[in-house]
Amino acid sequence: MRIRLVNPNTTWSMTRLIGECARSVAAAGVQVEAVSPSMGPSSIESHYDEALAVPGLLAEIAQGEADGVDGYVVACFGDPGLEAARELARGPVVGIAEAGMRTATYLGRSFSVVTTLGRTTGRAWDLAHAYGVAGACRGIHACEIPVLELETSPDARERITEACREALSRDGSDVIVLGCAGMADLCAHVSEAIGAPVVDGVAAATVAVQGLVTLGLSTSTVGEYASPPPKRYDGLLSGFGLQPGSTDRDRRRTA
Ligand code: 2AL
Repeated sequence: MRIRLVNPNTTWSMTRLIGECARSVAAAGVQVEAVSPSMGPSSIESHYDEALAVPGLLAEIAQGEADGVDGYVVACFGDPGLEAARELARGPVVGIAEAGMRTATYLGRSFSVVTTLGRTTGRAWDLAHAYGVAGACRGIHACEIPVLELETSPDARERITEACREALSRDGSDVIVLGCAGMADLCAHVSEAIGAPVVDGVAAATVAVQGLVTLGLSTSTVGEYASPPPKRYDGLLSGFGLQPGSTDRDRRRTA
């Protein structure tokens, strides 16, 4: 089985780190390939970044389809382009916010999210509502460390640990969800330090995709996630137009 983990930002050091975290939970025989787009923002921490990360993400999904990939993880906590990726891919596509929050609901009655910047918390709340788990989400908190400083700031690990401890006690929640792919390597440390389950969405999404592929399940093509209607795209996006029957998904559907 081949799972492609797409970090929709262009920072390869982060892509390598989250690839290692995903590999550490993948079953024997599962190949995890971590990639970043060649175009897009170096980190995603605004609505503008999210919008401009999506074309590069979709180009990676299209490449994955050409390469015969079985399933995908969208490895950014805003789950940018998740639904569009589902319209392109034959195999399942899971976002890390989606997997992180849903996994937390298996582990307690309530959870809190600890993310990077306060300006990303609105998007995280929107996703909690969209995924139907907002009732279990007691709070979404920012540690105010920018994404790229997660790698460089000497006290990032301790600040995030303290933010998780405080979120747990202030919200009275049972579980913490880490709100950035760049926090994936902190999961075990934070869990040990605060004495509660801590969910890293990268690991949770990787295991979810692996499970769905094992079950032979994929995104439905009968309704809203059918392949997009073929049409011309212009300008910088001219390479993104689909031809009739051009995707493997279409071929499978019409076979
Ligand atoms: C993220 C993430 O997971 N990757 C990135 O570049 N930005 N999310 C976040 N809330 O900061």
